[in-house]
Amino acid sequence: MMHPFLSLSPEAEAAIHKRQPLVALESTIIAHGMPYPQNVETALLVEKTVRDAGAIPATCAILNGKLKAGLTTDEIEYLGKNGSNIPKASRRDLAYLLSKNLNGATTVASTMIIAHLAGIRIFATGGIGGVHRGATTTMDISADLQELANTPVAVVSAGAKSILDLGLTLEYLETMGVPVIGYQTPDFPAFYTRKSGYKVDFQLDTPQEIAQLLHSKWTLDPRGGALIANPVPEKDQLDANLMEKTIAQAVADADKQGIRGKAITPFLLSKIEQLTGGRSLQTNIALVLNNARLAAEIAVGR
Ligand code: PSU
Ligand code: MN
Repeated sequence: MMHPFLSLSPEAEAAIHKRQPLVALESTIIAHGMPYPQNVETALLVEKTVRDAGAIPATCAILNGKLKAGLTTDEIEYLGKNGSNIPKASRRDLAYLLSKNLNGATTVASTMIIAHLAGIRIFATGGIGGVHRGATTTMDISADLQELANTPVAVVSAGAKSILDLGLTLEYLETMGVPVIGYQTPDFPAFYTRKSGYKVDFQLDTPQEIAQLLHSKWTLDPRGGALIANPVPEKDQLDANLMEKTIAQAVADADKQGIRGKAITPFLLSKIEQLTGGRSLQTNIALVLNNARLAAEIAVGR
């Protein structure tokens, strides 16, 4: 029986019924991660990329108190246009939004929850949340990590931005038993760049090998996710030194303005975009499309 809060698009419902491969997609990246209209254009292009690779996209969000897996073009347009007026919704926000019949843009954590309820195992995003720089005093650790620890969905990302403490993020994932797989690379990528100075746990070179690892993982224990790190294509990556300076500046600005809690990631993203004169946005779009393609290939390979 379907979960009382879940609402599938006709396309997602048909795909689940026919056992076709599906790929879940998040909506915080639409409402809070990119400006309009590039956010909507990208979200639609991501869906097309998934379809072209032979899978069915299910963009997730909370609309009128329902957990949606699969959105119409109008719904994506609505989220994109209303941007930061749509509450960013992670695990802790769900009960409130559902009880009030409200809308929400889903983070990696809450998209994993919806994907799991819908029986979708693979999810593509840009970058995940993690342990923030300075977390030793702020304790700002994204709920995405705890979700990866508990919920059986594999997340394809371009690593994580160095707005985070990548070393501590990887330590946290190790403690929680989340395997970090590098697609065709031994390096953990840093979102805008292909290397971070940190290594992944395992390198796998084909979508089929990744699908096999996931099969083994969930046969062994049905709990918990995996992180698939897919580096940004060479031609789209930004200069590592420039990004390090830009991110340090953005983090310092956030600190000065007293930005905290769930506002910090969206603040840093738009600050970085501003500081790079929009170049970071082009890279962001390129890597999301790249992740959508790999996620679809893994979903098809299962
Ligand atoms: N990192 C990015 N881009 C994003 C996000 C993170 O590079 O768009 C979004 C994702 O939706 C992620 C969320 O799940 O921010 C993490 O927010 P927080 O750190 O507040 O948990
Ligand atoms: Mn946080």
